[in-house]
Amino acid sequence: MMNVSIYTSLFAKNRKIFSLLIDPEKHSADTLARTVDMAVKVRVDVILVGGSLTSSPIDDTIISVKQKTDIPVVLFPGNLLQLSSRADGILLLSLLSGRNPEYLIGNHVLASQFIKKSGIEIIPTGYILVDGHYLSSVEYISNTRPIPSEKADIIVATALAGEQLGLKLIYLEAGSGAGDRIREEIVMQVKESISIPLIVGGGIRTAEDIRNLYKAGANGVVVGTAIENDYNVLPSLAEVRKEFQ
Ligand code: 1GP
Repeated sequence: MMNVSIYTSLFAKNRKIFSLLIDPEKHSADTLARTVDMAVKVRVDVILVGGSLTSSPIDDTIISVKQKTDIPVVLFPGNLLQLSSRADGILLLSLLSGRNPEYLIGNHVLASQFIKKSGIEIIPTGYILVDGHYLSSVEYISNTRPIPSEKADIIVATALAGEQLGLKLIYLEAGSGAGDRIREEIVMQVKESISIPLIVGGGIRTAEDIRNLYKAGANGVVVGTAIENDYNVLPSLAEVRKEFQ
């Protein structure tokens, strides 16, 4: 049987996807196991692994997840310590909202041979940080400024530039635990301007948030903090997808 790429399986049919974000720093072995069990039960579409800080090898987390499921595990690297050949793929992020060359090309040069040898699937992703009301870890660690949320024209132009550069996915990010998630009007305007898939994350807490973002045109949502706080919310968040089948 021919292997279908993660990217194709997620986005080819224009369905809505739900991504669970696992930040290894935010989980004990116990909460990780329980969260992944729940993710398997509701069959999330993809498990992203990554975060701003790294205190132990990311391989450990990926191995624990993969022992339980064949749901694709995709790296969402916050830094160069978060590369692993044990993952199935990587969101190769270009932090398009920022003007820090390390996050636009510098780290990519350092990582390129490792990623090539690992053989994992590369999903070139335009990562756009929008002001989510609080100073986010991404802003602080990357030493870049988010785009103000009222500057929809700049957000749209940035996403469009990402598509024109050949990136395959746009990720609108309000920052983990954001006070204000990405607004529907922004999602709608970005979606109208680009033809590549769009995912949205940061500060998404409720099924209603997800419903509104899907309605506005998001192909997928990424949720971390709400599930770290209580993994029992996962089924109600993940099942919103069914309303759009
Ligand atoms: C952060 O977009 C992700 O990079 C998820 O954000 O933790 O707020 O769900 P939350």
